[in-house]
Amino acid sequence: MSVASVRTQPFAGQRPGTSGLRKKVTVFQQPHYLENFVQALFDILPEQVGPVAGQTLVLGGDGRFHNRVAVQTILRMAAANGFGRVLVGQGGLLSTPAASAVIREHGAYGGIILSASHNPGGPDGDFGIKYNIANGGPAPEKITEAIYARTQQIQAYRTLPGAGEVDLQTLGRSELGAMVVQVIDPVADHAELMEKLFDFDAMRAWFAAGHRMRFDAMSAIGGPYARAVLEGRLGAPLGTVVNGEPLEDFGGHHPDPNPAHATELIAALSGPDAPDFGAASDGDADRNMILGRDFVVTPSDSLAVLAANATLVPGYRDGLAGIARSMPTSCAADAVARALGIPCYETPTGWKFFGNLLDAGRATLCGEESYGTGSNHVREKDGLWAVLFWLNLQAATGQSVEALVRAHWARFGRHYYSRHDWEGIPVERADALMAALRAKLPTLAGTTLQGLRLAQADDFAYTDPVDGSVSRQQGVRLLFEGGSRVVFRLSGTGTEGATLRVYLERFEADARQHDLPTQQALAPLIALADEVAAIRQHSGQAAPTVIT
Ligand code: VG1
Ligand code: CO
Repeated sequence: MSVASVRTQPFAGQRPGTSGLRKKVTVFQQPHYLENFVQALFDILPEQVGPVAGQTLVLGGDGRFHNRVAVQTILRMAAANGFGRVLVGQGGLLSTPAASAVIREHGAYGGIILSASHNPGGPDGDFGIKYNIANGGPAPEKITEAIYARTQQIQAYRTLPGAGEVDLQTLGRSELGAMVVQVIDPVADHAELMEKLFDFDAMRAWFAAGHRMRFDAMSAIGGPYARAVLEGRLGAPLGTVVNGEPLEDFGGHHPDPNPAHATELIAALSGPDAPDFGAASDGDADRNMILGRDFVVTPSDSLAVLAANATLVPGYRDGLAGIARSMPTSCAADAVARALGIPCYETPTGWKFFGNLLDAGRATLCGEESYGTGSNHVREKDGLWAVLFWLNLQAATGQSVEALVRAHWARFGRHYYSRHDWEGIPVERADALMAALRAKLPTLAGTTLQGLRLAQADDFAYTDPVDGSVSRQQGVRLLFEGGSRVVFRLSGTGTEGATLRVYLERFEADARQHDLPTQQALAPLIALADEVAAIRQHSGQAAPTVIT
């Protein structure tokens, strides 16, 4: 089988965003589009990381439309570029946290994950690709920028034109040119890792005692993982996992576990006959949503509760080295870190910024307000991990989700939190809004807005404490006296127009004030956000499209 060099021309706009390159499926279906990006990656790796010849690559995706075609294309290119072996999940599937676990477990050189995560799928939906490095985590900006620069100069890519399709259904080994293709069980490594971290006996006993749970896999890749662990290893009744069959179009839904898109789950957790515990994961199974009966946990609170109770879980019995949260995530975790006497790091949005802190042993738990939670067990956020953590806490304490959260608020105070998304704003208008806001910053500090005194107004910049790399313009922050915050940033994962995210947070120490409806508790901040940024005027929209 001979290697061919195929002539091509650069495509504009192949710059990875918050989490890889995401575009419409129809964009990825253009001849050479995927190939250009993959060859750009393979071209820069020797210089950025080290020679690829003979190395092991991990490959898999969330099963969305175009996954299977893309896996075959990438296999031929990996062989033509000299990789020694590719570990590919059966059927071309791997959840994002499982891919991270496989890279680490097998000491691979790196991995390619095909996913657009929570974005809708299907022929008219979105597709995505991202590269993870040897620690199992998303490539840092230095690498993603190098890939992008290379896509702008690419002239040819390497492939094996005569090669047929590799059988991805049968577990085991085959050859593609000089490269070995090893089809692996996509679930096994990850499930083993979960058994090492959590008290499976206690969780089995919790189910055996008659407690009930509902896990909504949202017709995405989380289903097989949740079924294997919850219904398989933990003895939860069959049917505990719903929407557990991964579909190429996620049944036409947004596989995004939040109050806007998981309405069916929220309804199922309501009323006296509801299960004790509800959970959901997203398109690539790295996000999680946690619910008790008639009770929804915010992701920021979830991180804080897990951190405060971590020593109840076997994998974290010895305590935490530190906590890390993305900047827009609420300061609930900071309060826990202070009480534990450990550091709390504040990073830009996106899991790639946690990698160095985890590798250096500075942080043990990490979280983002966007329903992402994880730890040093892998280098991605991990939906099922978070769900098992909550299950382990309920089994260990005998307390409900609601009781655990209320006790947490009583001890640390409550951080009311909400995110307002304004989707589908024309890009130029969203850019103008952010530019106007940034221009205003110097005049804002010290002023009073809606009765709140602004202590600091800035544009968040992050210096990585491990490698010193600097990331600027990561979001405009308004920090008020008393701990309230409003943050503005543009999404880096969308594929159509721009999405403005407005993050709203208010701290309330007084336990008698812990029962307000969230939007009411945040009303002054919601009003001042629009006043300061002129959102309605710039966007031409009357209200946010999604409130979480
Ligand atoms: C969003 C979230 C961010 C998350 C990213 C990838 O990014 O806000 O917290 O890390 O998605 O998550 P943005 O740039 O759109 O705000 V996943 O599960 O979609 O890979
Ligand atoms: Co995801």
